[in-house]
Amino acid sequence: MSFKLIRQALNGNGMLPRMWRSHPVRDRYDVVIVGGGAHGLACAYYLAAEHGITNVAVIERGYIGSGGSGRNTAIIRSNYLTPEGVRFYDESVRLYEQMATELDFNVMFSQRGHLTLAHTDGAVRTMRRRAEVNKLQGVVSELIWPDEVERLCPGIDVSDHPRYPILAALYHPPGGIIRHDAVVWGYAHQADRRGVHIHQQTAVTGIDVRGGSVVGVETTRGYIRTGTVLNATAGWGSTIADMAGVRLPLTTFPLQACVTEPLKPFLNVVIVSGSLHVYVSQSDRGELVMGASVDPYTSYSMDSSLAFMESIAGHMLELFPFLSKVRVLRQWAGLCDMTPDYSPVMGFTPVRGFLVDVGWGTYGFKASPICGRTMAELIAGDRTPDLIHPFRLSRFEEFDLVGEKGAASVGH
Ligand code: PYC
Repeated sequence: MSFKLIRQALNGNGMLPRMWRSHPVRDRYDVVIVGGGAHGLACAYYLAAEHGITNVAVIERGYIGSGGSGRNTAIIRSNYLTPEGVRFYDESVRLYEQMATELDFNVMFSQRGHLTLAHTDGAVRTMRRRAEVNKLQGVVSELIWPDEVERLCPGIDVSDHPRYPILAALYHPPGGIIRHDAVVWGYAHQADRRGVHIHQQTAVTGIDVRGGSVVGVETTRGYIRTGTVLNATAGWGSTIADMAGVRLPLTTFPLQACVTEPLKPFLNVVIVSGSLHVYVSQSDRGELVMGASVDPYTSYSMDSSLAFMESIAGHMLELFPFLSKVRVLRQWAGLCDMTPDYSPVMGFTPVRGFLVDVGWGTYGFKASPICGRTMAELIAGDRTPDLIHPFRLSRFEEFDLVGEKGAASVGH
């Protein structure tokens, strides 16, 4: 143990600088970001680090990372179905690869490989198509057969006994998992160091639009003058947009997940099965982190349900019958704003100065770095970067959708 660590242990927290600080709310900021998750904080960080824009406030109703950033199952991948999606998420994977160095914080990124199982002929065709699209964009991704699945994931049932035997899988070696809280804390720390104000326990209650432009934001801690507001919320994307008079094509669904007691390490890849509605990885503590599809109804409720637990347990046992005695420790839910084409909405809206980073469905966390970076570029240059042009809001009226449903981890 280093002397520094011993000194800190003996002196309590006194010697440790805070990761981010509290500030009085200024009456004016150049940019106000609504939502203190990984997206909002990443954008604040890139505004400061790459564009020198530091008079920025991140407004968070709860505590940072208390929304989707702290409720997801921390899967990172770029094996999407559309070229636009693959290019975008691949840039995100690259930023995740550099993140620990860039933020000087251990985000525990483990690129252990990601397997999407196919149990039907239709799914095999989709995996083959994804593999080809991925390869054309330079992303490592290939179709593999059950013997290779078993080699990568000993213990998985590749026999023909299950209801839906495994026929093939899309293997994506760069995919993996990360410590999601660390991503939030790392961005918060580096944004704070550069002068960004992070206001927790502060809710946005109104957006002041005059003559078609944003002029300010009402919050529970007073009015803030600003010409630029970024809506970086999940679950409340349409609620916040409504305050600016902008209608978004979003419907909100709960997404549930759970974690088991710690087990000896046995699962060294991420396993996803669309047909069985389940994805699972094993954390560094040995817990199985599992999730399913969004709940089959729109709701703002973050309650856990027995129906979810019954179905995920049944589906997990089809893949790993030997787990039948394992106990579940915790269960939780988050909210997903889904768009009609299953791709996000990023960029300008008809209200000048009101920008959106919303509609992530079940893909949001993995896009945090690249979304933050490109939205910062958009704000600084008042121009949409090419990488996110396909995801503009106006695509819905231009009939130029980016259909990404086939890349969902599980069916919706
Ligand atoms: O798209 O990889 C994914 C994912 C995992 C959990 C929810 N979505």
